[in-house]
Amino acid sequence: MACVGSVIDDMRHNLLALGWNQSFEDAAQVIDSSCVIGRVSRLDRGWSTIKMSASSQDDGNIRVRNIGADVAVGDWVAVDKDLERVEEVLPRYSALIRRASSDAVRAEHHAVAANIDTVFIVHAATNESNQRRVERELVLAFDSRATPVLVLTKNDLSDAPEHIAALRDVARVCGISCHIVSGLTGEGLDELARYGENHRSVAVLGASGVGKSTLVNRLVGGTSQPVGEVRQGDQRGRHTTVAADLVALPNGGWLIDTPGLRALNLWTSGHGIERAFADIFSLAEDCKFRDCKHQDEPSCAVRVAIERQEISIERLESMGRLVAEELALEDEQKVRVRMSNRKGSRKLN
Ligand SMILES: Nc1nc2c(ncn2[C@@H]2O[C@H](COP(=O)(O)OP(=O)(O)OP(=O)(O)O)[C@@H](O)[C@H]2O)c(=O)[nH]1
Ligand SMILES: [Mg+2]
Ligand SMILES: [Zn+2]
Repeated sequence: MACVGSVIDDMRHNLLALGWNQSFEDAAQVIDSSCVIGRVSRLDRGWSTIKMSASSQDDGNIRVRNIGADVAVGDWVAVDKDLERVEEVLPRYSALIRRASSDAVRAEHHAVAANIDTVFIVHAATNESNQRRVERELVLAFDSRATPVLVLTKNDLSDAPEHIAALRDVARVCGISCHIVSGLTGEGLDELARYGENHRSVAVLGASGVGKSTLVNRLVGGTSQPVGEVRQGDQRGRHTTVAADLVALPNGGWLIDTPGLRALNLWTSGHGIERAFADIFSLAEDCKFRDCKHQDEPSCAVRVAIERQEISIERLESMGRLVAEELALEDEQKVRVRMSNRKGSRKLN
């Protein structure tokens, strides 16, 4: 079992194999040395499953309470010496976070995955273009501080070259890689596995039924993740995966399979929108007005590009919706801070 302090040196190879790095090492210096360090592999109703070693399947895992601790799958945590509860969550270097409820006052965030290096944004190569969802996922992925990668799967079924070309374009304009793969035939999966080299971690994000768990099983070489049929009519999935799960790749990397989330609302946005809509932001530099809204202002470079069909009006509108969502969220957060300050000062009086 790994403890901080001197024993951590002996067990460091275990932790390194789980994705441990120098920043965690530094953070762990201030943790009570009787605590045990591990990585959260699964969460259910107040319980965390924690991996203590990469070599074990499930036998090296412990289950502890995480009441009151803000934990996500992929987090590094310190557990008390009796192995009962999460004492502390180590600072994350990245996290995929969405807004979990729309209630303005009690709005909650949900960390889908933490300490990840890459986010696979998975779409079926077969469907009608769902560029709006890709854009939203890209914003979340860029904001996570991990690197997004677009993965178009089910290519064995695909006869939709235009759909693939359109999604490739989305990847190109924001400078990310795009892989065309099949979870059924294994096409393209060697390249995907490389993202796990050097014990790096990858979160797998996408709508229900796109084939995330199928990819994970194939990459991992097993059947640990349940896979569900899609509905005949609209090809939608049945929400087969119900909780995020950290699983080991044969090359030493880590994959976090996630449930297909219906709603992917923004939580806090950094530069995600700018990165996901890099083409529009770059054009906007040539608009006459610095604060151009690209609506009916004169000499708007974005409108010119739309007229020339270089970008679609739908893409601009999609960006507008995300910007509005971000602004509304910022306003809400300001109100929340004011309310909690007021509560704080009332307590003092
Ligand atoms: N032909 C083909 N079928 C696939 C492929 N990948 C997944 N499927 C099928 O698509 C369906 C959904 O696959 P899942 O892997 O369960 O999808 P998921 O994204 O994990 O879905 P949720 O867990 O509900 O979010 C299953 O019937 C799979 O067999 C593929 O590459 N080719
Ligand atoms: Mg699944
Ligand atoms: Zn403009």
